[in-house]
Amino acid sequence: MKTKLGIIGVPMDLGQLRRGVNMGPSAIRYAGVIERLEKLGYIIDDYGDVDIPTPDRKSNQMQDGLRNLNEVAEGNRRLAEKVERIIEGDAFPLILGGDHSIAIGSLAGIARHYSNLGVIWYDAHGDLNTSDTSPSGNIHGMPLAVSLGLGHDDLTMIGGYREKIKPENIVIIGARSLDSGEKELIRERGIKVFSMHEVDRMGMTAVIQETIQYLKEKTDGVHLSLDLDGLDPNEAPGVGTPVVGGLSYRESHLAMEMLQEAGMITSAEFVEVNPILDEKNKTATLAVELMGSLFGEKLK
Ligand code: B3U
Ligand code: MN
Ligand code: MN
Repeated sequence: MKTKLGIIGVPMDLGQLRRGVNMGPSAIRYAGVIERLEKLGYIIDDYGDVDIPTPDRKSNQMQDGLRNLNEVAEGNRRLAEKVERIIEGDAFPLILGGDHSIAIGSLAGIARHYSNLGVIWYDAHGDLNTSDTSPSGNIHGMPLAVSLGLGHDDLTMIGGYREKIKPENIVIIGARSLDSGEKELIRERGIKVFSMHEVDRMGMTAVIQETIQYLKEKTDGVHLSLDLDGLDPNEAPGVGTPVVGGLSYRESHLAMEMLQEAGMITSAEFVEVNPILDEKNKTATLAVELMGSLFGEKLK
């Protein structure tokens, strides 16, 4: 892992309907992310927060079946540019959300620097909807589809190229709420999914071992996109769309530690922390603890 980390906050809440997730970056900073990672010996460059446009007409407006399309697209364009600057400065991009729609900009900025970027999507959801399959029109349920090149051009063409990732380079972990269109896409494209069923049957150790094996040979970098709602709502109450029966605190730390040992993660984002829905900053604190494990706390 690189010794220089470029941290960037993305106060985005326009990809869904629960206000407050725009305060996620502040809550994660308040929980001590910079101090914690500095203690591990990393040099931190804090890029501050991306400026997210405010919808100027009636808020939450649908555009082509997509809620707040223009603002989400513009915010992600700005994020992609900043992420590129972090990578060009030879630092590891660590992105703090914000709702999961920000993965569109993260991946747009990151993927051009790799010929075969892998993605680990740690989430209760697949985030594989398009406006045709989405039950909500919420763009935070679409970033993985967008990054495959599916959906509205204003989203898929951010960064100036369409396909950021290949379906065979994706691993979804923790899924337990998939819409029918998403299941179809997973089948059609052969996307690797370790749902809660597999986690329960195999155990997290085997899930991560298989994930590493699956991605190691064919990728030249791996982005970890961790949605806090992948964890059980008892551990992570401060999220907009909690789903019962999630990954445990211990499973999640184990996953982060094994990924650290494998040395394969080249960028990461932690998203969907909503301090308004949280209990005493528990979810933001959890996010920072998981970052501690991902960045090698066990060893230092
Ligand atoms: N799949 C549903 C719900 C959802 C997706 N991501 C979150 N919730 N966080 C949708 O609206 O696309
Ligand atoms: Mn998500
Ligand atoms: Mn989710």
